[in-house]
Amino acid sequence: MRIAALAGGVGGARFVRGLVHELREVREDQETEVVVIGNTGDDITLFGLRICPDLDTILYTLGGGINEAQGWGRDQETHTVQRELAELGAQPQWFGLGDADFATHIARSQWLGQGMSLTEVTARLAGRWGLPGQGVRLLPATDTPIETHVVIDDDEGGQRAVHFQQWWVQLQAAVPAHRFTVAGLAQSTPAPGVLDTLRTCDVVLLPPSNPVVSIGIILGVPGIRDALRGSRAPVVGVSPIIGGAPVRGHADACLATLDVEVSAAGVAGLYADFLDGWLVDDADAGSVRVPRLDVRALDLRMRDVPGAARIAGAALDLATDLA
Ligand code: GDP
Ligand code: FO1
Ligand code: CA
Repeated sequence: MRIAALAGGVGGARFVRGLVHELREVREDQETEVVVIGNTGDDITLFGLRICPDLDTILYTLGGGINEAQGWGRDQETHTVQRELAELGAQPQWFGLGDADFATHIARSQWLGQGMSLTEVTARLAGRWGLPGQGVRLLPATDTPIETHVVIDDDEGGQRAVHFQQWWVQLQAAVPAHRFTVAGLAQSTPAPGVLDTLRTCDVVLLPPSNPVVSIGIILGVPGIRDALRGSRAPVVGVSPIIGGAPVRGHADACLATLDVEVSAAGVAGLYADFLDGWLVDDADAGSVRVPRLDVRALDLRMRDVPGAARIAGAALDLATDLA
């Protein structure tokens, strides 16, 4: 069996780690392959280095090297390089990069510079973090460089676009976003293996990732949304919104930009053209009533790995019932 999962950073990574635990430890299934299709809209070039936050969060989380409290970045991290960059006056200083994390970006940038594709680079990094041994393949949604930008007000009564990371990290998403634009998206093509996986897999899972700037970007790569619409596999999603609020991060601000209600129902509406099953939190039981959408309620908080595994197991059970 083959499972495809579309994933952003922290929510996606924790869900996939739970899914792997559910398959290997709980169900004692060593055969099923998990193909993770990751968001690259968050990617940014800083200090000449290509940084892929969502892919790295998945690598570090599955590989046991994540800063668990923070959700992103490396555990036991030091910041010597960052301090020296600050002494040099190098910009920007609002994006926190640790020394071990820097090594990932240095290696990635070198390999990209040598002509490797992001897919090839990601496979090499995945080897470092033991993903193949867990039966997990991590594919960037696209090898085409894309970057999510956010249109906000400027000081002269006009508007300007800033990189998504600047809006999210430096501005804390506190400045209203008029719209998101994704540089390169219209010309991008799905990375090798992405469409084939979506067309031939047995189950498609949507982890509780940000529906706008994580999963929404993946769906915007030409061909991916159509592949999901045409997929013979059941598509089952997990709501990132519980009781009308995100569990972490600023998905509420992102949904407001799209004029979409901040609710499990609002997010389901964004996936309406291909979604078959939807898991909502107990707090939202009964709140999503859509014809031909199978909705189940359970505790959706991923407090630890077994907790995330329980949610992944419920998603697999629902997919089995829908198949
Ligand atoms: P990011 O790229 O690091 O922002 O991570 P993702 O896009 O993969 O996931 C972010 C979303 O995960 C946020 O909208 C959160 O509401 C959601 N999320 C985080 N933890 C949990 C959890 O324990 N349960 C659920 N249901 N959603 C969660
Ligand atoms: N998130 C922050 O809130 N502040 C940071 O300084 C920061 C640095 C950072 C460095 C590497 C990395 O892989 C992720 C990092 N993140 C940081 C998280 C990340 O940029 C965002 O949470 C997501 O991209 C938003 O979806
Ligand atoms: Ca992200």
